[in-house]
Amino acid sequence: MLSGIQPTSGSFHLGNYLGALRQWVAMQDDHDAFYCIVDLHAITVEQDPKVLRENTRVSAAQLLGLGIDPDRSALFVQSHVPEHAQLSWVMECMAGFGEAGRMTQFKDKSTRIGTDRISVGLFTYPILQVADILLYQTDRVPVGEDQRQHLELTRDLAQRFNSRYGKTFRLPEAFIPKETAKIFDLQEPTAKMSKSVPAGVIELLEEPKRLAKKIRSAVTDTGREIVFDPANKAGVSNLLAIYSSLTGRTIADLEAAYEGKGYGDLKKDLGEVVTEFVTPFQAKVKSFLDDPAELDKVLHRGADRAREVASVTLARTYEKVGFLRP
Ligand code: AQP
Repeated sequence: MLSGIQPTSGSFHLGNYLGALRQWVAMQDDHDAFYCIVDLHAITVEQDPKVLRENTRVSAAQLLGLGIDPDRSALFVQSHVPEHAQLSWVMECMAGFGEAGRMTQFKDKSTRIGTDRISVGLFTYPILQVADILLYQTDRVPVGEDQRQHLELTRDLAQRFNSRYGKTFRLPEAFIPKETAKIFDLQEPTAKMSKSVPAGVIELLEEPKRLAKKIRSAVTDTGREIVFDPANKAGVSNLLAIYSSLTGRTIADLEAAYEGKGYGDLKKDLGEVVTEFVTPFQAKVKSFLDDPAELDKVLHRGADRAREVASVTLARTYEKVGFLRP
């Protein structure tokens, strides 16, 4: 199993956690897991080197704080494993230009950033992701719904390569949790929660009081009933989904518990649930960040383990395409 996350913001958000990271933690028990902080992906948009370095360590500390165990999983930084960029080039040569242009995440982001400021790297981003996955002969990729199309591209390119050069890559499957595949923005509950829209995002490292305030001012509808109805009550349904997944209580149980109560009650209680979740997490992150040398050691160990597998796949791929042995 492999999955990755960008170190582009100082804090992961609840969408990252419920859509993907929670599965990372759970799946390391019975999978051979590779978890990658994808710093190569992070430079597809403008960034500050000092901030990137800092955020990469903060990302590692957060993953450890959430429960990734470096003794069971390979936790590493993408740029420490050069095979990612090397395989990416080969896969770029397998991908059609039109095919890459159909990626909706690229279309959304390029519209947001503006066509004159987007990089070629942002366009080829999904193909680097293809390489990330194929290098580890991955069966399963735990991700949120927004990554489904990139996973389909991965399967298509792997299949194309295998049929042109002979079986080389395993075909991976997306592992997308049903209830939390897409967590929505608190201010705009029909759009996915994303770090690009700070007003409606629950950042795991944000001060709990501010988080509770954000939840209190989440957009809801003018009705009163607390029921799960995403088509007509997007805001309330999103709050219920978050509440349910953080506490393990079913949606039906929550609907029954809040019958006759108001949106304010739900928001206040959810604020407490989120506070209970982030407070111990933030303390753990702080303790990991207090020892950057140890953090770096963990990441270097993870990269060594990742390279053992990645180098074998890359060598086989180079051989298949006809490169001479170095
Ligand atoms: N809102 C979400 N609901 C469920 N899952 C989500 N993921 C992201 N947003 C949601 C999942 O988190 C993992 C890491 O994604 P990423 O590396 O793209 O992280 P990000 O860039 O921080 O995500 P954003 O906030 O969505 O960034 P932008 O706005 O740049 O696209 C992935 O598995 C993803 O599915």
